[in-house]
Amino acid sequence: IMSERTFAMIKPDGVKRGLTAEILRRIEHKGYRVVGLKLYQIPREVAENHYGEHSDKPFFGELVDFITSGPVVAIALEGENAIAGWRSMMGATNPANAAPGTIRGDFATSMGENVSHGSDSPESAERELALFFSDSELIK
Ligand code: DAT
Ligand code: MG
Repeated sequence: IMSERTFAMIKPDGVKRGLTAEILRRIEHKGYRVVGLKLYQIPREVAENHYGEHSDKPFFGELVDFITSGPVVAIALEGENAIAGWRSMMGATNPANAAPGTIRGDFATSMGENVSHGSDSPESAERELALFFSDSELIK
């Protein structure tokens, strides 16, 4: 079983609502190692790059506006199966479909403001970690 790294983020709604400690608590209790952590006001170009796969969607503008609307908490996580495991802790993208016990299921009601982000594949994880963190900001 291989340890892997993923990019997690507490979105501006989660930070504004004071959910940072609760979400970090869940991550630590689960047992993932936090290998990078910072409060970060995402520049617009970085947000457009991060969500590049959605650039042709009708909600792209709103998505970029929202994710740059206030600071986020950017988190690099490490652990066995961390990519899928963190997605599973977050729950479904649409909070209406997210199970109780998941972060979105417990704390979100709207698709646009769904509290957290997680990379969806090893390729996305590598790309997103490099976009949000420099090498020196990540624990070896
Ligand atoms: P996820 O964040 O679960 O990886 P995604 O990559 O499909 O989901 O979409 C990125 C974000 O964009 C998602 O967290 C919320 C927003 N979003 C997705 N689909 C949307 C839609 N149909 N309307 C409004 N916002 C949407
Ligand atoms: Mg996604």
